[in-house]
Amino acid sequence: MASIQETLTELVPVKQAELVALKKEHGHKVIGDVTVDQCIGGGRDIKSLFWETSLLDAQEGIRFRGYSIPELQQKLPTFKGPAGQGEPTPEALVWLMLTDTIPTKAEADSLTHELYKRSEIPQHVVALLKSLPKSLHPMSQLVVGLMALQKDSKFAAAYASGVHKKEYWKHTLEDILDVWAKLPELAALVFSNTYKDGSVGSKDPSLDYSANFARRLGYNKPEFDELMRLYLVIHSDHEGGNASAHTTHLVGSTLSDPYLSYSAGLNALAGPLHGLANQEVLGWILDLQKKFKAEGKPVNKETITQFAWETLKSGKVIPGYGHAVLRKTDPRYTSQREFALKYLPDDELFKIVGTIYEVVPDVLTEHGKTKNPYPNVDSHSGVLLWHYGFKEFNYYTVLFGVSRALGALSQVFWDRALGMPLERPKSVTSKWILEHVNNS
Ligand code: NMX
Ligand code: MLT
Repeated sequence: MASIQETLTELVPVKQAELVALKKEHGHKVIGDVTVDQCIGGGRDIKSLFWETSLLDAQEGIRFRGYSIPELQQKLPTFKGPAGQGEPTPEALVWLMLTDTIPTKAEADSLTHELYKRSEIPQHVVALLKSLPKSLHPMSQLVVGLMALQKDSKFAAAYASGVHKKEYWKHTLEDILDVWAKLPELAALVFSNTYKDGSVGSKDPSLDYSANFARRLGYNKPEFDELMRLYLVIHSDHEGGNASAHTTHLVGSTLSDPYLSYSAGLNALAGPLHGLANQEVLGWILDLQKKFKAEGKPVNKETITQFAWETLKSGKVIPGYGHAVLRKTDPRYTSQREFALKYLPDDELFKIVGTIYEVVPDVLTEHGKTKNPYPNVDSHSGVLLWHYGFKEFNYYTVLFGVSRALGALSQVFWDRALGMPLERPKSVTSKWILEHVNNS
C-alpha cells in the first residue's frame, strides 16, 4: 500500500498537467462579472479563488471533492472499519481532500499512524504555553503555540537553503503533516493551561486522531469520540472564500510556511462573525435560560421570540444564524441534529436549540435584513459538547481551529504543488468606481 507521500508524488504531475491544459484551452474565457455592490459588499459570489478540496452550493451546502456530508458518512472508512460503522474519521476525509480519492481503511489508518508519529510538542513550546496567563483567550494561546512551533518549519529551512521551486510542495507537505499532528496536542495543552493544572491525558497508538484528541482533553467515552469525529469532519472545509481558509491561502501565497499561514487563518477564525460564533451561541442560550428562570418563565417559543427581538433591538446579531453565501439550513447543522437525535434526544439544551430553529427564522425574516434566516454550523455544535460535560465554551473555537486546518492546509498543499502565484487582486477607490460607471 502506498503512503500519503507516495500517493501524492504520483498524483502531483498529473494534476499539474491538467491545470496547464485547463489554462491553455480555457484561460481566456469569462466565468463571472463584478457589480459595484459586490466590490463594496465583501466580494460575495465573485469567482476569483481557486480551491480544489470543496465546493459550496448556496442551496445545498458543502461538498467535499464532490461528496455531501451524508455521502461521506456512507463512503468514508470509520474508526471501527468500513464506511457506515460509525462516523467517518477526519483522517479519511483528509486523504480524500488531498488525493481526490476515497481511501481504503488501510490508507486512512496509515495517515492516522503518520500523524501519531509526528505529534510530539517540543519542550520550549510547552513551557511557553504554561507561561501564558489563563485569562488569555484560548484562540490566542493556540496561535502563540503554533507560531512557536514555526521554528521547526521544514519548508522555511528548505527555502533558506535555496531549494528549487519545483520541490516546494514536498517540504510544504512535511510541514502540513506536522501541523495537523501537533495541533490537537497544542489545543489540549491550551485547554489544560486554561482550565486545569497544565497536564494532559495520555495518548494511545491504537486510537485514531479524534479519540486521542478526546483523551488528551480528558474525555474517555466512545460516544464522545464519535462526536469528535463528526465535529472534525464537518468543520474542516467550506470552500475557499470563508475568512479563515481565504486568509490561510492568501498568506501561503507569499510563500510563508504552513505554520505562519495557518496561524493567520486562526486569527480570522477567532472573530465573532466567523468561528467565535459557536461560543457566542452557547452564551446566548445560557443568557436566555438565566433570564427567564429569574423571571419565573418557561423557555418556549414565546420567550425565545421575545429574547431574539431583544437581541436584534439592542443592535446585536443572533449568533449561529445567517450566512454570507449559504441560503438554506446548513447541512452541518442537520448532521449535528441527527447526531443529537441518536445520542441525546432528551437533552434540555438540544430541545432549546430545536425550539430556536422553530422561531428564529421567522423573527429574522420579519426583521427583514438577513439574506439567510436559517441556522449555520455554529448554532448546534456547542450544545453537543455541553451534553458531554464540555462546558468551557470560551474554548469551543479552538476545536473549530483544529478542524479547519485539515481543509485549509490541504489546499495550501495543492497551492504549492500547482505553483499557484502570489494572490493580489485589484482594488479600486470610490472615485474610480464613479468615473468608471459614468464612462460606461
Ligand atoms: N442576526 C441579526 N442580523 C443579521 C444576522 C443575524 N444572525 N445575519 C445577518 N444579519 C444582518 C447583517 O448584520 C446585515 O445587517 P446590516 O445591513 O445592518 O449590516 C444584514 O442582516 C445583511 O446581512 P447578510 O447579507 O444576510 O449577511 P452577511 O453576509 O453580511 O453576514 C454573517 C453573514 C454570518 C456574518 C451574518 O449572518 C451574521 O452576523 N450571523 C451571526 C454570526 C454567526 O453566526 N456567524 C457564524 C457564521 C458561520 N461561521 O462559522 O463562520
Ligand atoms: C465556514 O465554515 O467557514 C463558515 O460557514 C463561513 C463561511 O463559509 O463563510
